[in-house]
Amino acid sequence: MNTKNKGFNTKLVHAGSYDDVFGSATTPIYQTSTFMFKNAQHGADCFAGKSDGYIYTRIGNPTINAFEDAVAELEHGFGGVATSSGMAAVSTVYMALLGKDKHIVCSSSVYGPSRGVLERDFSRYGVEMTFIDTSDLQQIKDAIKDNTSVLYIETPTNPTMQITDIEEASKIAHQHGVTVVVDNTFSSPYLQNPLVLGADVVLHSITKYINGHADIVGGVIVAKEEAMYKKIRGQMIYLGGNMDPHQAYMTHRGLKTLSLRMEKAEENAMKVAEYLEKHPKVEWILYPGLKSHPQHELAKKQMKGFSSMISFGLKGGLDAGRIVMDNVHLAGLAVSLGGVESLIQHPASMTHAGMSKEAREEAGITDGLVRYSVGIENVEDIIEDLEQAMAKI
Ligand code: LCS
Repeated sequence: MNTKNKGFNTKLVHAGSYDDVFGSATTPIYQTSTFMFKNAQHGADCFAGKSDGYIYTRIGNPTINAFEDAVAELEHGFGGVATSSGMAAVSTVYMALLGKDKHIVCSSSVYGPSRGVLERDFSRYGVEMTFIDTSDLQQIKDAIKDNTSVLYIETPTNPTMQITDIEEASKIAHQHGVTVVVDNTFSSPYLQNPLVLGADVVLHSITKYINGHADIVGGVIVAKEEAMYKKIRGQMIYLGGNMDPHQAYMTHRGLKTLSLRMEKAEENAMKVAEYLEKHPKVEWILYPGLKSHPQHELAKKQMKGFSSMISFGLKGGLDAGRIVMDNVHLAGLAVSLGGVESLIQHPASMTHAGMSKEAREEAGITDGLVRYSVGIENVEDIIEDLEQAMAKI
């Protein structure tokens, strides 16, 4: 079905899907490593790009392509490239766009390994890097140099919830010929479309909201233009971090209910945030939907909603945070986020433990910061669970 001019929910359900020879309602799982050619000429034509037949699953597979096409349409891009994990998406984009003596400007508070792989690995290959608060546009202007090739933004950032103005940041970057990459994991395509706001590449850990059921690790990259899409797909094929057909099937299944899950999770998150903000034991809270969030107005402007990630600090600091994490029963004490179930974790000792303490502090990831991913359970149960855990402090 052609869903190009249809609404978001219609796209969610139908984009990328196609009728199999038996008319199956969902895209079948082509669980195969390779595809038979009709004859030697057909094989040669597939490799030469003269025939669009499938060759080998790392290069392309109908089940994976169906998911890629769906996300590309939801993100308003030319094409999608699905990967084995969110980190495979991040690394593939870095590998495609960086090189010796190239420079990347990156949000200082990003998912720990997205920064770590630059500092630990890309630095070994001569890539230069500057980490800044990208929510401050002046810092972007100051950080761009002659050899800058990439501006890498996470918005909202994991776990500090900083919001960068994608439109303005893209204008600045493009004046200097810099490619803008946005990690849209925390918003999902339902709430924010970076390519429409001016970015060149958008990526997701689909492990989070896109799949949404805590049963798949994966990633996806979408490029706005054909040339960039081809560059990234070529890089993914050589680096080898492709998604698997079964993973793609599961993720595509999860994707279809994205808006329903996001709406419920966000409705719950707003109530949990309001509860925490008023709680006498809470010292501070960051949730883009609260008026107290420093970029609340920007969030309203560039996002369709505020998602369901909350970071907060308790008056007793880390010790108090530990008591809460050890005493919640409904929320799982686990990393990851964006699933139907509520999860709580401690970034300084878990997701961002790989960063140096100085880098964490500079990025605002304090030892007392506790991160809560609000799920779609009954909100009164989520609050009751937090209430009894907070009472133990
Ligand atoms: N980008 C963001 C914003 C993320 O939060 C994560 C994972 C990744 C990329 C990497 O994706 P993955 O390879 O795990 O699919 N974030 C995690 C987190 O906050 N807790 O556990 C994983």
